Amino acid sequence: MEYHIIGNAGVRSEIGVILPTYGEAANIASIIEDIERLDLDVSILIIDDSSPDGTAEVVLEKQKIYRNLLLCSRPKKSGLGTAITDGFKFFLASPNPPKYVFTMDADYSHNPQDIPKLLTTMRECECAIVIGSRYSKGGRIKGWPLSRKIVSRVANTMARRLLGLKLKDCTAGFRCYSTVFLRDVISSLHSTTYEIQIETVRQAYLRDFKVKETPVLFVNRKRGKSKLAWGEIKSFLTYTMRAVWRS
Ligand SMILES: Nc1nc2c(ncn2[C@@H]2O[C@H](COP(=O)(O)OP(=O)(O)OP(=O)(O)O)[C@@H](O)[C@H]2O)c(=O)[nH]1
Ligand SMILES: [Mg+2]
Repeated sequence: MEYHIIGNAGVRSEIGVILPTYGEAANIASIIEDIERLDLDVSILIIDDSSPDGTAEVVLEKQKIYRNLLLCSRPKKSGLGTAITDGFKFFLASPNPPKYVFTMDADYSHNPQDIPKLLTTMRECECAIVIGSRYSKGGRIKGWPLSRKIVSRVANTMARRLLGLKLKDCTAGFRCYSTVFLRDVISSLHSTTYEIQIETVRQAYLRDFKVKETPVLFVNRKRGKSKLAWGEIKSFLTYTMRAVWRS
């Protein structure tokens, strides 16, 4: 990865957590604290795209307390997909890579308290990806307006049907990845935005890696603004249609 990492990049831990941020100054401090309180063997990597609200400065402040907190500052908003793949590349290139890598949103839609639950499922199944699923039995979405629920359902059904993914929720971003899988797949990941979620699952299917789901409660963001815009939806549709065309 060509970006500079601030913090102890040689840190060794069993688990890596990637938190992509753009304009999450109101959320990031307490999310970091919540993850630290879980008392897991963890390193937290924030991938921030020079958020104008000072998200990076909040992280720098927290680094004075937590040695396992790393910050990657990118010069401009470059998309959720590249943020996640840059995070993967960092952990893979580390001298002591973690065994598992989590991705989650930094707006409290994904509850840090659910990390142990995904981890338990991963340890049991030893699969490539465990998805924190909103649409499995026991999973739920709280606080989204109907329009947003429809967009999510349509995107999810389209990706599942067109790409033949036997999952209830293939677009969720709360995930635990095995590093073995990430090493295998990293050179095939080219997503720039939200389509990263289906690209990773599709690549797991193509390589005969297992993907599992565990139900979670997804809650609408409490603070800060949404980054989902027409550009992201267009990228998602383009990726899905190209993948169908190639298969
Ligand atoms: N580094 C980086 N992070 C991003 C970018 N776009 C979104 N994010 C982060 O990725 C996560 C998911 O984005 P959200 O804006 O929450 O997208 P969403 O969940 O579909 O929409 P809302 O919850 O309604 O805001 C959040 O932590 C964002 O701050 C980006 O271009 N670069
Ligand atoms: Mg969100």
